Amino acid sequence: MSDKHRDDVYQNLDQVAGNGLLNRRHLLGLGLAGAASLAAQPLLAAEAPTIVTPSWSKVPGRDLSGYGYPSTFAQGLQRLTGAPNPLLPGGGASRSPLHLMQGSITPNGLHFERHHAGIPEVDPAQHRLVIHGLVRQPLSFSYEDLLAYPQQSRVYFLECSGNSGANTAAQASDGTAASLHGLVSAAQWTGVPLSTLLAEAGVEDGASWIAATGVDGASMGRSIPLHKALDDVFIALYQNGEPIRPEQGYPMRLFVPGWEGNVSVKWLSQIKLTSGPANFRDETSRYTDFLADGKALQFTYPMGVKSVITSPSGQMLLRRQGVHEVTGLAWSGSGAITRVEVSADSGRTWADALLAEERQALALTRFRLPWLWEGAPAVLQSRATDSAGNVQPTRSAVLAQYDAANRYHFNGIQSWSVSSQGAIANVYA
Ligand SMILES: Nc1nc2c(c(=O)[nH]1)N[C@H]1C(S)=C(S)[C@@H](COP(=O)(O)O)O[C@H]1N2
Ligand SMILES: [Mo]
Repeated sequence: MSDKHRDDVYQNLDQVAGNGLLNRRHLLGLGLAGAASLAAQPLLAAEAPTIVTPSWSKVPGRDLSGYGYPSTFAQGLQRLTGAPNPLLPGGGASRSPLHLMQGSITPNGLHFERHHAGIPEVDPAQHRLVIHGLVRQPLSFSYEDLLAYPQQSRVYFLECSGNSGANTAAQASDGTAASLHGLVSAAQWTGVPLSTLLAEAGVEDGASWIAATGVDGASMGRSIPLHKALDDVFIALYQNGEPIRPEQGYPMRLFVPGWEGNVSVKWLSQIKLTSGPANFRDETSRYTDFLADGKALQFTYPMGVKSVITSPSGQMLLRRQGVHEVTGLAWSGSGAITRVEVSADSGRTWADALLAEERQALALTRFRLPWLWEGAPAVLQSRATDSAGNVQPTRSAVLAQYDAANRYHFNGIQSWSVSSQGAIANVYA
């Protein structure tokens, strides 16, 4: 397109914040002269159109398959797996490739993983879930038994409390959206409400906590207050429509919506009703937050309000000047996302992003905003607000609360710098 035409298009764009952020209405195509141009016209000269018949349209394609798999051209679409640590066999995490995905659901093969002792191969025919302790009638359920109970389906995010902990380090690491923030995923989870099973067992007076344990080599155990257990906690059996993956706890896991991932005990085998927290290893030596005043907080369950721009993001390159879409994900353990603001000038000015229509509580919400980049250096940030009124804090505000050694529950604003060459990098702004 001609320079003249491009200048006309740019003239019509409604810039709502510094450094080129555009009104989100441009994405809706609502009555703005620039909107039509934005949608219909590439802002760079396109090649002259030619029509070719590709080789694959001249022969029949490959056969059916019993279980599908991604295109061979999508081979880069992988979880980011760390190197195994010989001192911690089976310990480690893999991260969702947030910068390569769209929408707000994580496909099962790309759900992040966090295991303390690897993935046990649990035979559902031999597995039992036992409910005992302060109950009138201790119960043992087989997998088959549980499948016979009424199930519910809900979309929820799951986030490790160590997610984004890299940004607590003194120097900003040259990470990607996946390496820095990929310990969060979301799925439609289906299973049996724990309240149904607890009603059957009959909770005795004096019970105020549950202690949940799994049958992996780590015997992961966590305590959860009874009021939460009776509220929205469930035994997850299906993940995005299929039985949950071994990585996610097959044949069954506890699912505790909005709370740090660690309490969603995988390969779940016992729920014991107790009068207080069990003080498992995983809630005394770990998963406690060191505070600035030298104390430590235990049982800090809900995940904070948070957002991250997934594109453009760390290690990406803007290959052309012009209009780009800034997009990312926002979530909160305290409710639904009500607002996401984006800044292109390191937090001096902000513009409201367009939020995806489905904004369920405790799920991931996709946001988008068009941005006109004309080659000037920029710092992109996003800031989420939830339905409880919590606003995502700056990095320094989070750090001020905690001891320097703390790595858990970091939900500070992410800053991505954009160089005049279009290179994107993690920075502390
Ligand atoms: N039994 C058991 N449950 C577990 C873990 C584990 O190692 N063993 N890891 C926990 C942690 S720290 C997190 S963040 C989540 C991760 O769930 P995912 O691997 O399905 O993403 O599972 C939790 N439940
Ligand atoms: Mo975790």
